[in-house]
Amino acid sequence: MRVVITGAAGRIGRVLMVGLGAAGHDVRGVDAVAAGDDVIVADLAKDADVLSRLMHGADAVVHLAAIASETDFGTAVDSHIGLTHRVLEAALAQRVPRVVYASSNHAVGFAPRGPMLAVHVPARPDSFYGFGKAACEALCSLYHDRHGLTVACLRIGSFRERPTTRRHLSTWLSHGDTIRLVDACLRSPDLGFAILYGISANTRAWWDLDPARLLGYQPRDDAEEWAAEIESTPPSDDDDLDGRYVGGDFARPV
Ligand code: 15L
Repeated sequence: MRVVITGAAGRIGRVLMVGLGAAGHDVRGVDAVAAGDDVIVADLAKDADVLSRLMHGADAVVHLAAIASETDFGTAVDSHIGLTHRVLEAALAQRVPRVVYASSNHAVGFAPRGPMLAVHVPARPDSFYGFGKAACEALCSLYHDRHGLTVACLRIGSFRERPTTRRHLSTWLSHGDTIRLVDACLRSPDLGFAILYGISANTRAWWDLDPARLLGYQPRDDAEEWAAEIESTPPSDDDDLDGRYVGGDFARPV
């Protein structure tokens, strides 16, 4: 498939550029920051034409571009809602039928830890960042229902080379599983509109992976491999500060 990746120079983008290419896709990236020959440098908030040019003839767009941390409200609205709206509009205009959207676990970050969390729970953002992600999930749903776009919204957990905190034992998403998850969303004939959790096959997972597995995601990694090592170190802020909520230190009452 011909796949456009926004935010291609970011942490997840760099892994997907290589990984989806190796999985057989023809990948083109765009980012505000330079990152090699196959990534076009452009500010998508300012350059309206570049998205249309890039998406012309593409089969799917993987939309990662956004500020991946907490900001003020206006910045979150622009970075998530404004930019995602542009991407969805460009997909429609260029007849790109499939969108994979990088949402975040922080869309439900104030959900309590413990019981397995289904995908169809009310949004409980833990930050303006999480609010932006939750709002974009709703925007993607609108473009599916109104225009027939096929969309996967991935509530990504903790994308890391390896887990390093107790929370990561539940929230980790390995590099390899990230590629496998996005690739499954690109290829699935049954996608329609879906919200999925993006984590590895962690023994201590809080989030229900069954909907993703049903679409063909076959995770191979499990944070449990590092459990003994992690549990022999003192708890981190991410573990302790707000151990009640899945969002970790984003879900810090102020
Ligand atoms: C995210 O969505 C953030 O972008 C990342 O920095 C981590 O905080 C991650 O979630 C997480 O919850 O571990």
